[in-house]
Amino acid sequence: MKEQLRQIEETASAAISSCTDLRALDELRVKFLGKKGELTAILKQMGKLSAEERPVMGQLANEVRGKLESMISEKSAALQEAAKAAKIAAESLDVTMPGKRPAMGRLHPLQIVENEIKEIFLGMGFSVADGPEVEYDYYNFEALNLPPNHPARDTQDTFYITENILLRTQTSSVQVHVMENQKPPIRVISPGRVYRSDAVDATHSPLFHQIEGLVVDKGITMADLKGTLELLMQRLYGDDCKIRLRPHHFPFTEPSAEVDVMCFNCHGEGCRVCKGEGYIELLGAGMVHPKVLEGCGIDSSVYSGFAFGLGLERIVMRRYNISDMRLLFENDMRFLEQFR
Ligand code: 2U9
Repeated sequence: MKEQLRQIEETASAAISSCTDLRALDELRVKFLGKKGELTAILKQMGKLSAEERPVMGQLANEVRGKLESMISEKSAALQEAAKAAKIAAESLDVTMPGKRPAMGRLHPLQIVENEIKEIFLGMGFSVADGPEVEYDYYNFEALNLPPNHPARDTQDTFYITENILLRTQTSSVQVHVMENQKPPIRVISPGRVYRSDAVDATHSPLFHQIEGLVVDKGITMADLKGTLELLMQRLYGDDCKIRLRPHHFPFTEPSAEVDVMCFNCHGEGCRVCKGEGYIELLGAGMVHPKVLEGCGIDSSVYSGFAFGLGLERIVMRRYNISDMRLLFENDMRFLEQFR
């Protein structure tokens, strides 16, 4: 038995000394000192010894156990210390390393110009209204004097969710909500996405953006309309910018006009860009039709109003000299990175 204890001490000491990780060390503790371990197995045989041998062997076994236990605890402390040192070395920070420049995003050109236009109108005392892109037929068409089967609906064919619910073709629907919920005076713009069932080409997209404006108060005239739009264009294109109004027809305004802006290239002289006209068509506008006001609960004998609608893509394309609308929707970083 004495020889067996020496043998265990020798093998266990060698194994503990050469052990390099904490899990393996614990396995050694179980193997030699555990309940089913080698040392316990020897102690179980003590009963077979004589009364004189028993205390001697008992003492020797305890000595071996004590020695192995302290070896294991020393080794465990050393391994834990080494693991901590390795972790610190791996996590150490070299403050002299060059930093990684964060990739900064930037605004889409549509957003840049939309923000600019919003700022101009906020400066004129307008507020900004938002509304649903999925809309009832009533708010998109009927309330705007476009009853079912009105021929002008053909130019605004859209995507229908049900017979009565559709993707809005104009943000005028937002202004109908505003008029239903707010008493005049009203001064509001409604920017947002609109949808039309158009095929994609250089100047058309089934999704585009509009900014519409609406002013309703006592004594509002065409002069207010022209003054407001001229100020907008001067802020956008320079103080010498002029606009002109040509008679047109929209079901929701009467009278209605198409609004041209002085050509930025020839300043009204006539050139290749404006095809000799001196002016370029940019938006539509008019005095809100009395039927539209009445439909929203506004007395048209007391109040009058003007409204306008512009396609944001057209303004952006003109501003940045972009010849194909598709570039605004393809999200090609080489294109988008050019705008600030
Ligand atoms: C209400 C009443 C009237 C909004 C208007 C236009 C003229 C117009 C087009 C410009 C280019 C649409 O994106 S586009 O194709 N819009 O010409 N929009 S007047 O009239 C309104 C709006 C709201 C309650």
